[in-house]
Amino acid sequence: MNFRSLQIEMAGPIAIVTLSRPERCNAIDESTVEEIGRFFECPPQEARVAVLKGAGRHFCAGLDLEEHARLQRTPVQFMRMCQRWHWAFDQMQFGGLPIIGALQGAVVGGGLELAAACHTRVAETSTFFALPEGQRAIFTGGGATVRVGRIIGPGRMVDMMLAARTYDAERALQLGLCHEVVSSGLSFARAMGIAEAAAKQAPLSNYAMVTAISRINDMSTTDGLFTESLMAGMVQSAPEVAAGLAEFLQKRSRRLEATQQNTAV
Ligand code: 1HE
Repeated sequence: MNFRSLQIEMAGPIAIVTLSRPERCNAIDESTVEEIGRFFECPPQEARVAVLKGAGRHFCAGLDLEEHARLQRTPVQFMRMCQRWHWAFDQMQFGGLPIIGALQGAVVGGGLELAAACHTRVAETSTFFALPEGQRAIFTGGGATVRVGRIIGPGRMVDMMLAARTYDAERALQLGLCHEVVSSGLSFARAMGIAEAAAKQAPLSNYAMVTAISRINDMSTTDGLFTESLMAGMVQSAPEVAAGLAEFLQKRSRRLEATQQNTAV
């Protein structure tokens, strides 16, 4: 795949995806959002996990405001553009590939919408989170009302935007906007550590985690429990389940044999 705004590198089973417009703080223009969607819709077959990071000092400064001003989109054009963001970030959240976000510097506006589509978010102490749309006379359009609203709650999201709050990494950790905070310069290494461990887990278990939990959260209790049982049935039919169980049972029988021999002596 040939991309202009993304760099892709494989490290064994881990796809490292780098937003590569550091001169624009990795702001997202129309072609970047298409590239994100295309990559996560059809990731390389050997990829088991992805790490998403930004080149330069910032993770992502959201909508490309220069392009936004230049294109003078009509309401319908802007609506359609937002729907492309929704499509791209849905490929991330529900595509089945676990994505670990390595965050630093600005995670603002559409940058926070992008981060919210990652399944695990590691931030550095320098990271800050904001939704400055109100200050730019626009509104969120990349899924924040759904994804960020569900993480921090709709009331807090209204307050975050109205009061133009910027959360530092520690506050974001308390609110669930990130899941771990590490020292400056270390988010990528830590994200790789998480990715390596996740890549060792059964692919179908990972698939269930990243595709089923958020969807089930949108369902009624009865639908959610039924869907969970379907998903659990699917996951336990994977070939590696038998191998994993056999290993456990063999160890257990060796343990039992050893105990019986000790008792006999
Ligand atoms: C950009 C963008 C951008 C930086 N579009 N070019 N997003 C925002 O409202 C965030 C706007 N950006 C900022 O508040 C700041 O740039 C940052 C806090 C992200 C970084 O500050 P700083 O001091 O480290 O860098 P800088 O000098 O401000 O920016 C470096 C360059 O990146 C500069 O260009 P230069 O040619 O003057 O060097 C900036 O103009 C450029 N740059 N951010 C275009 N966003 C689907 S709807 C989503 C709605 C939204 O996302 S609204 C939020 C938009």
